[in-house]
Amino acid sequence: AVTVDIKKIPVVFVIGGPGSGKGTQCEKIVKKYGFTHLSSGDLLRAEVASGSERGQKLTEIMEKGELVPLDTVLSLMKEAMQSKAATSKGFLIDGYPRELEQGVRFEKEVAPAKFVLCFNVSDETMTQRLLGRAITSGRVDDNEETIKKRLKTFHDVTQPVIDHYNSKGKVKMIEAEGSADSIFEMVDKVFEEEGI
Ligand code: B4P
Repeated sequence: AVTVDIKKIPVVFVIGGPGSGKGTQCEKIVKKYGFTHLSSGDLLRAEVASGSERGQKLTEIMEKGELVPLDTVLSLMKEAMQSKAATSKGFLIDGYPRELEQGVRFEKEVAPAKFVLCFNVSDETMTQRLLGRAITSGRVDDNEETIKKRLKTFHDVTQPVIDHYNSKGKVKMIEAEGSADSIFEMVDKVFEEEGI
């Protein structure tokens, strides 16, 4: 079998608060640039849906708006990347890293990120979007109480990740209050500037 060197495939981290539009913009990026979209949240929800014992524990954590253990999410991410590496033009790592150590471990054990795409949205807007999604999503974490906790986790634990990459000049900050299409125009510009 041919082994693929993941380090040669561009990696972009996509971060932002809950409901900041990460998943929405990633879909648009995939359409235009053909990257492989890997959402840590989706990988975790798939693990839950599989009915495994590990999945049961994950639901409890996600319901509380907390972060699941680093090794769980990193190993799910690695497995998914390995299985797509042979055909991938690039990876959008969506919703990861959410804590500093996740970024450090990923860049050491998998590959360095080319840049970090970051969506800046007010808590009010994120809450409204998530409450809107709650009507149809059936997600255990799309309710008012959990949304408050998710926002707290974001400000306490994920904001330092953004500050860290910002100090390295790697953050591409997108003001993401507007419509999905107007936000994508800004995202698109970043990808062009980065030569993707
Ligand atoms: P995620 O699945 O990442 O959930 P999310 O933050 O809500 O982002 P998502 O991509 O789904 O939403 P989007 O903003 O696109 O995480 C869920 C949980 O999993 C976490 O709380 C945590 O417990 C766990 N987890 C995930 N990753 C982890 C990690 N790395 N480490 C540890 N734990 C982890 O969209 C939200 C809504 O807004 C949608 O309805 C969308 O249609 C709408 N919307 C988007 N853009 C819009 C726009 N411009 N205007 C109007 N509406 C818009």
